[in-house]
Formats: sequence, C-alpha cells, structure tokens
Amino acid sequence: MRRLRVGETVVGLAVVVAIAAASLAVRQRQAARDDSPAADVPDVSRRDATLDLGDLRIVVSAGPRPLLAFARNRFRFRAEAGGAPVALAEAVVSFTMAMPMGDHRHALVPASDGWQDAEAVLPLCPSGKRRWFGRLDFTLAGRPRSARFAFDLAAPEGRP
Ligand SMILES: [Cu+2]
Repeated sequence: MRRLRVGETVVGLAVVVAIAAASLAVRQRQAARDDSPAADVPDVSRRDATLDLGDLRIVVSAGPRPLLAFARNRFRFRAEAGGAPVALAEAVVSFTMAMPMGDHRHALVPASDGWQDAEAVLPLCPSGKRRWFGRLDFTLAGRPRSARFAFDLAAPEGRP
C-alpha cells in the first residue's frame, strides 16, 4: 500500500514536470514568434526597402529621416507586379511595437507616380524601446494580403 502511494507520487510529479515543460515550450515558441519581425523584415529607418511578396514587390520609403516620435512622418509605398505598377486596394498601414502604444492605423492615399502614402504621428515609447513595426494590409485581385517592415523612431530633440 505504501509502495503504491510512492509510485503514485512519482507519476504525479512526472505529470507536473511534463506540464511545466510543455507550457514553457509554448511560451518560448510564442516569444520567438513575437520577436521574429525584428529579424526578418526590412528596415526602412535609413533607406528605402523593397518588400518582396513573390508575385508582388512593394518599395517602402519613410521620411523625413531620422523618423521622429511626435512628428509627422510620411510612409510611401509603390507596388509593382511583373514590372508594371499596381494600385493596392483598401490599403491600410498600421504601426505597433513591443508593448501596446495605442491604435495607429492609416489608410493610404494615392499620390503621384504610382505612390500611395500615409502620414503618421507616433508616440515615444516610455520603455526606451525605439523599434516599431509597420504592417501594410491591402487587397490584390480581391485577395487580402499583407507585408511587414520595421523602423526605429528617434526621440525628438530635448527628450531622452
Ligand atoms: Cu511602448
């Protein structure tokens, strides 16, 4: 009887350890997913970048540089497919960072030479983090698509 109880305790402990390990693995996988944009999306802080979506290429140009918090920054997009310019329908760019900093969604407005623009004033993160992520959502031939990019938002003069 006593031996059985020890056996049950060992099995119980093994289950607890297995559950803890599984939840840790899930958390690590989620952390990796959250961090992934930093590693593999183009940075538009210093120069224009091209988002390659296979059948579609989108040039992203952001300015004035450096991109500043609390200032009007213009994000410009020009898409082409097979060398021909393409207008992105229902195009909206949204901005996020590591922590919630409010809702920043801006519809693109058609500009000259096939560019589509949005202006955005973004806040300075109190955590000191400067990295932001942009996500462009649009439809092409009726299909929803999206593309991501990254940039650093500098503190305006006189702010740490
Ligand atoms: Cu923040």
